[in-house]
Amino acid sequence: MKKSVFFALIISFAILLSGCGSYSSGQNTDMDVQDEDKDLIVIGFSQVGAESDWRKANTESMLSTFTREKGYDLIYEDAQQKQQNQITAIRTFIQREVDYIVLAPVTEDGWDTVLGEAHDAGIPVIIVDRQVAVNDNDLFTCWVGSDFELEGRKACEWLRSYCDAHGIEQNDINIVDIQGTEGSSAQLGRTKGLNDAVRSNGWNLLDVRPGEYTQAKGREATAYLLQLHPDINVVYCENDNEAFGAIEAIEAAGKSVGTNIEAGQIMVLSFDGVSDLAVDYCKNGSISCIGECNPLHGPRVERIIENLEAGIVPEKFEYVDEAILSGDDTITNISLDGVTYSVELLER
Ligand code: GYE
Repeated sequence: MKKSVFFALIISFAILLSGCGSYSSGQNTDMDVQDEDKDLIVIGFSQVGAESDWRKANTESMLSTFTREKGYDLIYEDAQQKQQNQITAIRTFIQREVDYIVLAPVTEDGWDTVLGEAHDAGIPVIIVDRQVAVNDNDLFTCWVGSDFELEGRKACEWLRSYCDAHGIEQNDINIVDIQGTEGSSAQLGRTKGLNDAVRSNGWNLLDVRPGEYTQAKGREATAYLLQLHPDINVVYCENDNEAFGAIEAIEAAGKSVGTNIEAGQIMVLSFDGVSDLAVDYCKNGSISCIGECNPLHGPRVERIIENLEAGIVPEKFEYVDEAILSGDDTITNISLDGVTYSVELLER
């Protein structure tokens, strides 16, 4: 075969692999290495997709943790936001008799059957990030991730406190919610946090639109809402990528973003705080407050697997501690249910 054709084939194969979002840290053709492979712990990881900076950081954390050098063969499958792809991936993992299945589920519902199959096959399933709502929690070994409702409540409490401190009437708050992937724990929790705060503070929730955790949808949804409701003064984005899109839409509509809503600015609130851009926007006030969401679950899942290997039963639900970030120093801490959280000031 001509060299150029050969390389073209290799490149197309690599593109094909990345397109399918499939990857294995233990792929080998060499016989000796295959012998070595027998000692590797085989993990099938079904990831939601690559919709946001948070998700990319989460994937990177998993891939860099579960390496061959550390004794793992990680089979990574990107489901491209489709639950059916995740179900297929899990069935493939079961057929391949992996040692562990790690699932970052796109939505909470719809897992009973396939997790029942993994359970019957005796393969431990570790749920990471979002949760699953199954009839029997014995269908999975444990879960590790964030308290999304608390993240939402914290961001709203920051807004309430900010308004109080600046003499802004709570019932002058005209807020819209750009939601994340419908039915995902992150969406359900952050939306609930907002809805409860709307009720207890007397804010006006003008509208709700899906943003699917992407910049493009965040921009589209915000542009649409600004036309419909010219009096919006707060946009609650359920992640930073949506916020990037919202900021573009606000500026394209000839308005400016910032905390000074009395002067006509539109305040943007969001979640994650993972990318440099989000941190910069928070520092310069384009995003007023970010509820941090930590994506670095690789080492956490590794610790769980190490424990399981040693016969130690992990905690069923493990919540990660998270901060609240702002570039504005008005509010230094907030209190919820008698617990005080300090606001991390991002200095310019
Ligand atoms: O906030 C968002 C992502 O489930 C915590 O999903 C995750 C969320 C995260 O795409 O950016």
